[in-house]
Amino acid sequence: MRNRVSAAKRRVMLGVVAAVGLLATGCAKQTFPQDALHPQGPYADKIDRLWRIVFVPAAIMFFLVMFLVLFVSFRYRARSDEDAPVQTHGNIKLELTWTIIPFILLLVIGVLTVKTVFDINKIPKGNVLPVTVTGHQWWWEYRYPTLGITTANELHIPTGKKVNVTLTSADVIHSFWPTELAGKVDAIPGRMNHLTLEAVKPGTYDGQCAEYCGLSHANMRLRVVAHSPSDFAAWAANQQKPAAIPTGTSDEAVGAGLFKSKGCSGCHTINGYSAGQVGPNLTHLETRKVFAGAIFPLDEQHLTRWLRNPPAEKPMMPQNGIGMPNLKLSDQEIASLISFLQTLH
Ligand code: HEC
Ligand SMILES: [Cu+2]
Repeated sequence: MRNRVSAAKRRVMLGVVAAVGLLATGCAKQTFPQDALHPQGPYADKIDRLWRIVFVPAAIMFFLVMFLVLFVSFRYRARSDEDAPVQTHGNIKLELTWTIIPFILLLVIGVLTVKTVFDINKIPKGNVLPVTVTGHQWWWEYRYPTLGITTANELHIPTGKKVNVTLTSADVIHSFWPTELAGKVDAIPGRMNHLTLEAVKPGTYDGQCAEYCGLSHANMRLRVVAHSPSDFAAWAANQQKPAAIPTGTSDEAVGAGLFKSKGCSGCHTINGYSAGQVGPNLTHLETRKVFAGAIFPLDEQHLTRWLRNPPAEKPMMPQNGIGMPNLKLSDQEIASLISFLQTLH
């Protein structure tokens, strides 16, 4: 008997701990970089507003139904075999009530949802910035057709301007989700999907591929960097310049030579120097703060480790032609390559 009581107590304690744990997640401060409940632009706002409106009746209904289920099961439970309830058939008033109230609720939610869906999917016209986003296993490519810029992993945009994103994929289905700026939209090979995003304040907004896409799906993050319009213009002007390739006998020049002789140039484009199409465009690599699907800070230490053995830093499948292979470079070669990469501003 004593044992059974303590087992029941333990179960209650477990329940209490689990409930407190769940409640404690509600105390989260707004310091998480990928908080979808912390909209930072008009498109994310529209989704957030709809969510808040739907959440209130949904929560009320949840607690009402749960309360009624528990109340009825305890209050009217069978106490003995003869204890049968009064048998009735039909109740016009009740049946009308539980048909009309949900009908009205669903109608309101439906109208607001459809309106929001149409609203955020409308292709913006006028003064917009078009960008084509291509998902790759496991990084993002960004092309600005009107500016002639190709870059990777960091999407730079001006504040206060609608960005008309065309989404597609080079391999499998990915999903582009800049959590604080827009909803998620699938990037599907052979299809062009649409997403509009806009940031109000300059800043860095992190996101994530939200569709399982293989081995390094969890390492396929993304970053949107919003600039004031004048900073964006300066960024774009710099991106449009071809790379200045070092010559002579300097370490940088040796690295530039290795970039071709070691085969980097077969996979990576450096405008004015190489035209590989497999990996990210490296023309202005040093203007990025993160690399490899926005998971590593772009500094000498991380680049060194990357060049020493990429699949050890980020799980990839170079044997199947996906990702960057280990090119078995010597420490000296890595150092020269990095001094070259560091000239790519
Ligand atoms: C077989 C193709 C291939 C070769 C050869 C190759 N790379 Fe890569 N590289 C890739 C791919 C693919 C990625 C993206 C991997 C990811 O993030 O998932 C990448 C990523 C990178 C990145 C990070 C770029 C960013 O913005 O994320 C750098 C830097 C880089 N490679 C440098 C080099 C150098 C230097 C060489 C030559 C020593 C080289 N690569 C050879 C395919 C290649
Ligand atoms: Cu993914």
